[in-house]
Amino acid sequence: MLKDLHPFERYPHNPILETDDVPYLCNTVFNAAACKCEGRYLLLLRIEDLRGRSHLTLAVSEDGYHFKIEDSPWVTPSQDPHYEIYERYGIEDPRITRIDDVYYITYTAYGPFGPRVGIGRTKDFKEFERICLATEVDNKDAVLFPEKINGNYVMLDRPSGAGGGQGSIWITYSPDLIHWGHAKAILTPEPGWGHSKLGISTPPVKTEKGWLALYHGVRETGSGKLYRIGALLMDLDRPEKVLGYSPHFIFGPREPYERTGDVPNVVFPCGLVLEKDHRVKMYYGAADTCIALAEASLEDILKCCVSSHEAPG
Ligand code: BMA
Repeated sequence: MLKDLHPFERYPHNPILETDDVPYLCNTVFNAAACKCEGRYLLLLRIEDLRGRSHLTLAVSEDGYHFKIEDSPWVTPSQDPHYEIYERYGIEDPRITRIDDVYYITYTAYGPFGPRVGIGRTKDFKEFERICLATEVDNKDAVLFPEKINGNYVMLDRPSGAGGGQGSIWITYSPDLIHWGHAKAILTPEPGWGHSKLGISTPPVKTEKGWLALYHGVRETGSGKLYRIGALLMDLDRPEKVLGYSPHFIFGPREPYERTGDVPNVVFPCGLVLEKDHRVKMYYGAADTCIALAEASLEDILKCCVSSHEAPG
């Protein structure tokens, strides 16, 4: 019964990466994108430096549990005048989506105007090429779908919005990854565990039942924000159609490394790796201070995606 509501099991040796594992001086390592590339596991880490600004550094593993962090940053804020002001305060919270043979990386570009979504690509995790800043400001938590749908690239993001429905997850379409449109809100905060805002956490995975993605819900409490995780299922052909979602949170801060750190009570996954046996590895930032891992079967996560009317309790 417990597994029906909380399908993830934490790796017993969590956290898998901490500040002391970074080969250079920094404040924290957290919120990492993940993928498998030529049989090896890759994490693209958000590392916050001592100024409080973030950049992205790679870590590699043979088994998905033990990672070695590269000696120097891979993607740092751009000096290109087209990007510089928008990335001046750092680049954060990457997500990786493989489409054909290219790995696309969405990230939060952070500058004096606020956060906006950047998209770049790589074929080999050596050369990184920026494609565009895909949104205006006050938008973050963007992920790309792993294939074009009806001829278009598809992205989920979270524009802030000044009116009602603030903190909703939106879907948007593009023929070329640069021009985005036909935007639509697909999931809006409701009273309860994610009442204050939502955001997509991990890029969608294709399943027989639909596109499955994890999302985070934020609850404002008397002692700050509480970040927890839900699951969202979208129609394969028309992903703007939500087939189901978890009305309850399926994963939340519990362990000391999730409860204590620079920002307490935060679990923040940016990467999911689907294994051949249909189990998933979820890599998540904990308390904005370290990286941890939890595993689940795809089937158990899918079971959590029901409509709100079928909610337990
Ligand atoms: C969000 C993002 C995340 C962070 C979280 C908790 O707004 O900035 O990078 O993990 O807040 O601080």
